[in-house]
Amino acid sequence: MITLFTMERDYPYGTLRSTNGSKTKVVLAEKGLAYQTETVSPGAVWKKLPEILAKHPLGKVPWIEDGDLVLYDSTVINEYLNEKSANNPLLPTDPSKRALARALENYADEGVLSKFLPLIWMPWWSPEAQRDADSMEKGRQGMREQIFPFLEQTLADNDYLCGEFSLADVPMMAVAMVLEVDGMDVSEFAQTEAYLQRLRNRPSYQAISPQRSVVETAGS
Ligand SMILES: N[C@@H](CCC(=O)N[C@@H](CS)C(=O)NCC(=O)O)C(=O)O
Repeated sequence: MITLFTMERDYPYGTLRSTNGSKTKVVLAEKGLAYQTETVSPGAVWKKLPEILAKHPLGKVPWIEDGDLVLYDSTVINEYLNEKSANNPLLPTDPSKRALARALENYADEGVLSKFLPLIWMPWWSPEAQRDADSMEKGRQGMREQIFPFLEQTLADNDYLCGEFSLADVPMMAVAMVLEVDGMDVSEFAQTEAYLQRLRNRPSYQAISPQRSVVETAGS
């Protein structure tokens, strides 16, 4: 049984989760692997407590434990999970298409999950009065100006970024989750809006849905 260590917390307006931990949860669900979730306290992560650094040398989540293996970084974990089980392969077989899928996954990680998304997402973990509305709007503006136009162009008429659902779409599941809570209007970007809804309709989204509590999504 694989154990996923991540940050998740129930709020009256939905369950909030680490975006990178959500990437891993989606792949565990897509691959049909048995897992359980252990929630790590955000305070322990932010303070970089020794017990966190012992598992993840950068003091972040997610990490997984699979027998003797302790593995961190959502991209590395997801490649491992994809190779561990032959079920539902999440990368194309052609080498150039495979590389392109990895490049798009990296685009989402660097350009969205590490850049604009935290500006929107981090304030949701604080009481409303303490949220930085300017920072949230800056994040939304970045999505509108840089990310959604790129998605419109890359998706073209395809359902998913590389045709079939792949690891390239996995970080975008976390985007779909954040924007479900945030309620950001995406209607100006028709392809993107339909794409995000398509991602939310996948059964694996149930593992990270803000509508489902920490307990309800503790494992497979
Ligand atoms: N590249 C890492 C990024 C992990 C990451 O930034 N995780 C966030 C939560 S979504 C975190 O632990 N942040 C705490 C910190 O940076 O101190 C991955 O993909 O797993």
